Amino acid sequence: MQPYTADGLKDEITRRLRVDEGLSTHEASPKDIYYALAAIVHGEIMPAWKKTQQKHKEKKAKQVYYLSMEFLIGSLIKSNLLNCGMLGQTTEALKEMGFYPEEVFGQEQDAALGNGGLGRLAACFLDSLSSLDYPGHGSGIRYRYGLFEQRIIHGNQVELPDYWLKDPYPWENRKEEEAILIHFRGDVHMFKKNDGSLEFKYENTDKVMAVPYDIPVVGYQNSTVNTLRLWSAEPYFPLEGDATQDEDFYHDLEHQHSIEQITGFLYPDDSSPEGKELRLKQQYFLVSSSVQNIIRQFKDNYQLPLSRLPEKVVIQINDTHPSLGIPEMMRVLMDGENLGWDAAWKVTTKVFAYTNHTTLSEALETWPVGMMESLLPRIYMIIHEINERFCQDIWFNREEMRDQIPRMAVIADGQVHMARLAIIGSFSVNGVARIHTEILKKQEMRDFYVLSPGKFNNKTNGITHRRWLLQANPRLADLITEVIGPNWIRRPKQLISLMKYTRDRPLLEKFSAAKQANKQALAAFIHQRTGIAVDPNSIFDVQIKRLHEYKRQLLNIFHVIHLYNELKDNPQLDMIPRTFIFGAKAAPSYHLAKEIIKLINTVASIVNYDKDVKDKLKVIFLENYNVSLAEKIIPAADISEQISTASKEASGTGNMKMMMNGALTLGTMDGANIEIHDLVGDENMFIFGLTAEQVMDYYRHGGYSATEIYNTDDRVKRILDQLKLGEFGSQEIEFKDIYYNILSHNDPYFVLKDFEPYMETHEIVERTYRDSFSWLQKSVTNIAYSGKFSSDHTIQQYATGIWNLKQLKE
Ligand code: GPQ
Repeated sequence: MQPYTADGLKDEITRRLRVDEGLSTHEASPKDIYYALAAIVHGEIMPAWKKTQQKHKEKKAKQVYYLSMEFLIGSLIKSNLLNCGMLGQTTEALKEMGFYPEEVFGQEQDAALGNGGLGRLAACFLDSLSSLDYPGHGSGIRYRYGLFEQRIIHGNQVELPDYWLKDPYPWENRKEEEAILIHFRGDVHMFKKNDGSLEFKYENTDKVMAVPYDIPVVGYQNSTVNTLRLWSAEPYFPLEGDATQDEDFYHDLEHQHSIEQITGFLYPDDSSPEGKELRLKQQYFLVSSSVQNIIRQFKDNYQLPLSRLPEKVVIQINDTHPSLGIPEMMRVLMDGENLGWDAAWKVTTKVFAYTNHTTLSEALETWPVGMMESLLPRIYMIIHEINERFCQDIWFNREEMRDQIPRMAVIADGQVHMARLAIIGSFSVNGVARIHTEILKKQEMRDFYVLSPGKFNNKTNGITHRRWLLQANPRLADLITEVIGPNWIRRPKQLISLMKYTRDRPLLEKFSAAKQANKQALAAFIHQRTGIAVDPNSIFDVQIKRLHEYKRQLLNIFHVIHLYNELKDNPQLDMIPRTFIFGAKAAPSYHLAKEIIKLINTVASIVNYDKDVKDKLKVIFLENYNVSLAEKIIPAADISEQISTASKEASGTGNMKMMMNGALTLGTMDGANIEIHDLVGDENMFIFGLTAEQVMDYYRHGGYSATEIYNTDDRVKRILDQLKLGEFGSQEIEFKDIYYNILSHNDPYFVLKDFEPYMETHEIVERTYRDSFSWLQKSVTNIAYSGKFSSDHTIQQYATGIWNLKQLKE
């Protein structure tokens, strides 16, 4: 790509403003500047994008398609500038033109096309695929409304629509000529052909056009630009000039409107499916457009028989949401391409690979048979046949497993079990952290593991260090480069060289200064957003993630209440000032989660204005947590709260982001925390609480007694009584649901059971922080070992371990 100088950029921005908008730079708003800049960057990207596509075609390279209902890409302006090698010059040019770079970059609306970890993982993977020159693309949905915008009003979460397409989105290209026709409902007719085989035809289907919008995925300074293709649902007009009669006109408009609803909004549920028919429509819409598109590209580019599809294509499905891709592939191969069942099945099961992201039983997707059958009649027939053949195969070939058939059948109890379909139709099944994969093999998917152990493998999650360190934390990134040189940027594992400097006091002071500057910047931001002044010298203790009972924000706020109680009892208490920072959205229908948000905000409103606690304690709930906000918070974190009930968090990725930015993890032995622990050990993180084994053991034996802890631990009793008696609420009833959930439902996530060890560990944290030299050593050690959690490493593992994919260097 053409390297611009800062002066060259200034000229080009000025020229564009004049030519496109008739504006001088003095008249231009930050938004005008943003659009001019985005157009310049897009112009830089275009030729490389074209070239990448040509290269893939010429080399007839194998491609991976990452199918996902969510791509939480956030803002692209900075990462595109960074990856194009233009971020430095742009920042300089903007400043010289009298603009604040962050204000200009801040004009871009986050593309919040995802809920949380699962969607952000997909976005990090795309960044790594391109940066490592892999031919790998995303396929997803262009929701007109992304994840809701969260406002906190009187402590309550209120949801507002996220109309992110209000202003034009500069990174997308509509490709109407590549639209694909999707069929829902209708009648399926079966014919016997002369050779005795069956043929299926559909009639009276509801037809929908899937129109692709392509977003470039720019690799880090390597001229590779892959594609994120997002599909939008539009009405289908069969024949031009076929005007409908007047009385049908408004009926038609209504129908068209309902079609557009298919890609209207993202379902806001994280780890707990809603089971709505519209969601099923979305899922089929995604897989049908993706699979048809993949087959078309294969036919156009490879001139090979479809039996050889698995040599050139692999489809990774992000959780079970796109698992209908399996029967859809069968349908296209059989009904469209005339393959017989066996040939089609052979191809399909060599193309699909499935990633599981949770063991929470309430998160496993199922669909009512009736709903699936009426919405997707042909697909349901195929699933039925897959199920019949699968069950028969076990019955006849694995007699010892006959008893397990009811637990393994795809169709059972009037439901279609999507995880079972995904496992049966895929050649690979992976979990997202070592412990998670082990739990899948030993518990959740044990039968399938016994049936085909070779399918199962682990791929521990990762995060792109380009966005989460280089771009989000330039102070730290520059310092690292100053110390160990720039090679870590392309080889993040080389961060390990930092270990040579953990005794170098003057150098550690520089790391401390970088963190301090980041904390000051966040403090300024918090002040501007909330009006609350937080002390940049306090410990910034951060928990940012979706709100879920298993993630135990409740345990965190109980600790805060406990500290508050202590300070009320003894205002002279000697403690290091603490700032607790929360960011979390709750699914709109998740009552208890919203109650916990209310509790955090209520505690904040009491603590922050209580003269007794002076400046020792502050609680900040930052509303509308999203990717851009994460980029501001993470560089400033001292403590990374990763306190899920052990065995419940499949991996976690925020833990990796904060580690990479020098925060110390305070966490349970869960998800990827365990692998962080493998690397840095007990000395460099704070582990507490029940282990996964212990938790699962309690579940097997009906849990523990929460009441006993309530009755014996005065601190716990005091906190819970404060909730029940309404000390933290204006109305008496406010937090009773939390209270009863713990005491009457016996604390399903072990908040009270882990309370004591959590308190103790916080005391250790405080003692450790008092020795600033030792703290800095630990912090730098975490940064040094974090390279292993670059998604580059993860993608290499997928490429060699699942996809059999080659890097396409020049
Ligand atoms: N995850 Cl099932 C989500 O973000 N959404 C979901 O619907 C499901 C899982 C998360 C999971 O909770 C985290 O532990 C993982 O780190 C993340 O997926 C990515 O694998």
